[in-house]
Amino acid sequence: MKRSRHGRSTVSNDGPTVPTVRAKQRALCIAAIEDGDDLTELEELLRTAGVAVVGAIVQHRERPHPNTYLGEGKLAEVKAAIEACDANVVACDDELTPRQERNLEKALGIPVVDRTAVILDIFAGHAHSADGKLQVELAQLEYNLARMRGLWTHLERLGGGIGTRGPGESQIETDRRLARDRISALKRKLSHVRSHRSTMRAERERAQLPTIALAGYTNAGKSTLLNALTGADVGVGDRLFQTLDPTTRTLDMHGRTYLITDTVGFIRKLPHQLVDAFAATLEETRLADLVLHVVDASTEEEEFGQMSRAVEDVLEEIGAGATPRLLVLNKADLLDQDERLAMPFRHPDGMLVSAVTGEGLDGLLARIEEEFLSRLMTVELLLPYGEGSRLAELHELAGELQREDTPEGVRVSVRLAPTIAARFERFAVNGHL
Ligand SMILES: Nc1nc2c(ncn2[C@@H]2O[C@H](COP(=O)(O)OP(=O)(O)OP(=O)(O)O)[C@@H](O)[C@H]2O)c(=O)[nH]1
Ligand SMILES: [Mg+2]
Repeated sequence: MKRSRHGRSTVSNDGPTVPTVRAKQRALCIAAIEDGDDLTELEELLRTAGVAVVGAIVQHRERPHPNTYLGEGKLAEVKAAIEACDANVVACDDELTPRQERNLEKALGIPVVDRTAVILDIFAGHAHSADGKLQVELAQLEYNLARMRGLWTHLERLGGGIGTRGPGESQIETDRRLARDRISALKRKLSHVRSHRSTMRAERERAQLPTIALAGYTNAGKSTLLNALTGADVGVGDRLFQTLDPTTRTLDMHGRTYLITDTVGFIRKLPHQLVDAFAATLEETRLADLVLHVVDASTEEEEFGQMSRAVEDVLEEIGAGATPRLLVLNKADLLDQDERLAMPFRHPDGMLVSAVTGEGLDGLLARIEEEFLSRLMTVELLLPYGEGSRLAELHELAGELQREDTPEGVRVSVRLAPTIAARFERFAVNGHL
């Protein structure tokens, strides 16, 4: 099977590893795809979830079978393979309809999980903040409710993990009612968290600092980059969905302060329940003045294209489609000489950097600064002597400014973003900006 370097490129590995002895959960992967046989990402997801992969079967077909996902003949092959490699769970590369899932389980005799369930499981294991936990639980409940599955599936994930099943059908109606109640309660809590978040944001907006959001496929190196740029200490790991909670740090350049936020990574076929549940988290990205789209430059061309498209799609979906972008080609240290030379042709607008070695970071900072400075306007202000605090504020916002003491007050010439300049309009020398 083709191996991409995505996700396997580095030394640090603090994620769950698959025991070499006999893993408790041993998955056989299945996929219905038109061409190719690349199940690397599903395997990577399973590895992150702590599940061993013991085999893979791909059926080439235009679209999955509506009832059983794979065709009948292929199912017999899967059944034999389950025996042969002693799998105790089947993992499917797509999201299954509840009907496909039920039929598959019936035909194969062991639990079947789909890509969405695996991703939800990883999210559940990686959520740390109260906010993140609520969001994941909501997404899981909605997913399970659609499948009429027992409530215990997720509430008892400690004991079970992937592929565990709830109690019998008789319990399910009660469960569904409980699940609906819980969903309403979670939504209420989340909207509370959200209003708190927007209060914090309002405070930040008052400070009117320019904001930058890191976006990109999971494992592209966003958190590593945030750490490298700001000296932050955000968790980094060679596993998918390392980061779920947004972290914001300040970045100072030539006396100006910027805010830079790292948040959840994206993935192809990101479960829509998660996009909804994480809407508040992704809000930080939506409101940014500039999005740094971070990609792993060492990914093969085709995969690279799919990953960037997945990111662009989610950005579009959350309403950040029109936000100015900067393409950051990370992991430059993994490229050989030829690949390096090809980069400027493949991605003329990209900035080649390595968050690990620090290569290209000065250039990236300069580009970020340029992005913001090019939008600045020069304004002439006259601040009466009583307005000392306004002067201090200007210093913080603009770093450098030219000042001249006049009998009426301090006359300053300063470069500001248009929205910020508007707040100082009443001090404009000519009465307007
Ligand atoms: N060789 C190399 N490895 C890197 C570089 N940047 C990040 N990595 C590694 O890539 C892996 C993922 O890095 P993270 O910073 O956690 O990636 P992320 O984009 O924040 O991932 P999520 O939080 O899952 O979305 C880690 O093992 C990092 O050490 C780089 O410039 N070069
Ligand atoms: Mg991260």
